[in-house]
Amino acid sequence: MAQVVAEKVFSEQRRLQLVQGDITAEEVDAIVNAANRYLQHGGGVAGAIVRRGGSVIQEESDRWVREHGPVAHDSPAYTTAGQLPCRYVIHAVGPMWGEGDEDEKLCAAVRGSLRVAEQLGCASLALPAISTGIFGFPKERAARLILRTLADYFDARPSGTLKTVRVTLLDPPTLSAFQEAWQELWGSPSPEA
Ligand code: AR6
Repeated sequence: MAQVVAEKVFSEQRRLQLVQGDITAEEVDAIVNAANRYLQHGGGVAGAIVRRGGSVIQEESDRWVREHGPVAHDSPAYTTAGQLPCRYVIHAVGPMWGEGDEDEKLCAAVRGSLRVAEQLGCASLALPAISTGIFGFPKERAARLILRTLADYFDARPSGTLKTVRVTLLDPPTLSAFQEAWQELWGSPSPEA
């Protein structure tokens, strides 16, 4: 069961939420997958998305790569969502830790996901902690970059379609890293704050 552990309200009642839960269960317009550039959804959150959503997600991903080539950090792909409760899966490619320019590539993946969600007309979006699992990006550093990028987006785009963006985190170490980053940026992580 997903639980909102922190919330910040921006202008026009747009909300950024920190959520503990499984992103494959999120009832939002779109979820973001932490993908690789060939959209071969093996392990991590990608594997969970295909297991729960069904093979149509991998099939559409394969077609995307055949038609568009490997996916760049700043230009996520998207597919339908099969059996998942959301409508779309946006496949964002974060950096592998150690490959160079990791911070910029992670921010580009987040900004690209927001842009694609807007293009699809989404009002709600859930993202995982891109790159912080198999790709090895340090969790605290990723948390600061992801939250800041989302806040910058809400500050800069008061007229977009997105009303709610959730950062949905499954495991306790990742959740604590994001709670710490949240505290650094905005103080108390309590939803009542
Ligand atoms: N809900 C929310 N978060 C999750 C879930 C879930 N169901 N499952 C895992 N996480 P990762 P990456 C968290 O490894 O580092 C795949 O093989 C996990 O705890 O999924 O970007 C792709 O195909 C971690 O905090 O993505 C790529 O080859 C976060 O999701 C590669 O892994 C991201 O971990 C991408 O690696």
